Amino acid sequence: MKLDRFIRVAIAVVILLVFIIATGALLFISEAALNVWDRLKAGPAILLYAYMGVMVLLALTATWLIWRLVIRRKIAPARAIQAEPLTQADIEQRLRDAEAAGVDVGAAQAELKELAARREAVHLCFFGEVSSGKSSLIKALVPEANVVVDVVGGSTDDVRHYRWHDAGGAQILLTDVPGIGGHEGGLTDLAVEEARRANLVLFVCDSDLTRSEVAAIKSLLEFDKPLVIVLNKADRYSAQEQAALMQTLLERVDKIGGQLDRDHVVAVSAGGEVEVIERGAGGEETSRRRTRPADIGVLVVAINRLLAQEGPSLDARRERAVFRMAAARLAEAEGEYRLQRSEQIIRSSTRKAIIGALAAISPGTDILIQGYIGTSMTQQLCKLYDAAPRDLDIEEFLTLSQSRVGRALPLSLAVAGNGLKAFPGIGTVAGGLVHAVAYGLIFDALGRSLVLTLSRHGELLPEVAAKAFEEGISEHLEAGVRRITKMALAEKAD
Ligand SMILES: Nc1nc2c(ncn2[C@@H]2O[C@H](COP(=O)(O)OP(=O)(O)OP(=O)(O)O)[C@@H](O)[C@H]2O)c(=O)[nH]1
Ligand SMILES: [Mg+2]
Repeated sequence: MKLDRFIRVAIAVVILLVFIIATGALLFISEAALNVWDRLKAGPAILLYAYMGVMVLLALTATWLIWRLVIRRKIAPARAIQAEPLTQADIEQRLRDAEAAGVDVGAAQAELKELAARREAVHLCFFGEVSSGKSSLIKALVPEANVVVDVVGGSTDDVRHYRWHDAGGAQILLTDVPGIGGHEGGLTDLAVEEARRANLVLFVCDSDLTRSEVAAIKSLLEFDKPLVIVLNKADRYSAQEQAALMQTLLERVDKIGGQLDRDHVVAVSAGGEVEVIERGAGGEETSRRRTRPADIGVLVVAINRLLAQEGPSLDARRERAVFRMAAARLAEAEGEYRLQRSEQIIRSSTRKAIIGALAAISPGTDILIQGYIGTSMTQQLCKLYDAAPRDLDIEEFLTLSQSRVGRALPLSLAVAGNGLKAFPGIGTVAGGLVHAVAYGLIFDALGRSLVLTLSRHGELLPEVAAKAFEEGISEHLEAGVRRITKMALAEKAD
């Protein structure tokens, strides 16, 4: 009770003191200000304005500094994929920048080269599920071509181009690709990429669309591909069934946002081949392959009409699709490059942390995490991911992580102890080495969780990154133990 009263009196005294000091300061400042004001008024006007200008400038600078230092940014959602149309200049600039930074831009460049080579001809790609009759359709359009057709799905396993001529006599290249949905995922990718490189896609199906066919059409529409939906094997359906199927196809495409004209859905028979068993005079059976008659007139009309309608825009649309593909290739390469570089950065920082811990007489994680090595690793990783954090953000991230390290240290020491036991001849080792491995493990985990959040958000969000560190730490400790123990043993041996 007495103490309570003492504290209250003390606070009262402090308030009184603050009041006296504040009043004094106010009087002093007012006097000084009035003094300066009077003198400025008496002097030349230019001096007055210059003085006021400097004051305003100082106030603005102070506000800006406080803003940068104190005001927190909002948490950004995960980086959205850029949907803006790219131009040749944009993509070339991006490639140059990435190449200068050390990224392998070969795949993206190859895509642009391929586009340049294709500018001379319009490409029509026959695309669809395995055995829908893509190759048979090409065979029907170009009878002299040596096209592989087979009852067994997956007969086409690479990309082939065949020459054809449209109604105007212009040369067109027909592209046969592997069917999608086969067993080999790689072939589907090959087909999808080829379809994106084409000017026009003939989507071949032989019944109502499966879920994967709908998904494939959706992705082609996203790439702004002009489409013709070809219902092949029409010989298997009655006229009524055909009409109903075509209506369903139109509705399905409409549902996923494709605005197809009615005449962009056609029903045809590529013909294909049938196996016929013939019985000889003596009763012996021989099997023979016979071509079914083809009926593809409506398809030829649809293609010619679309080429005439879309003619001028076809090249521009293909270009945009290929630029997007090149940008995606570049993004992949950048991701790969960042992963490799971040691995190097983490490794070198972890090594420094181990050396630091081995050298310290009484090591402490705070010096490591919040000290030079932690700051430098965070800065380097942020730079790699084009994140430009404020110093305050880095400091906050390291402080937040530090408080988590306290809780994780016992676990880290246990994991390190176990890790060292796996190396024969080390047995029960001096505490210094266990500590060094434990700190190395913590550093490694810190770097990895940082990379994870940077790649997801594209910037350093201290709380998010520190939380990721906390959540992933035990997993990272276990995953890194052999690697880090080896590193520590190598450092100790040096
Ligand atoms: N009934 C009927 N069968 C057809 C027709 N067109 C093709 N076929 C048969 O369908 C099967 C597959 O034909 P392909 O042309 O090899 O099909 P694809 O789409 O190229 O197949 P993949 O290259 O394996 O993806 C063959 O057995 C053809 O004979 C058609 O119009 N009617
Ligand atoms: Mg084929």
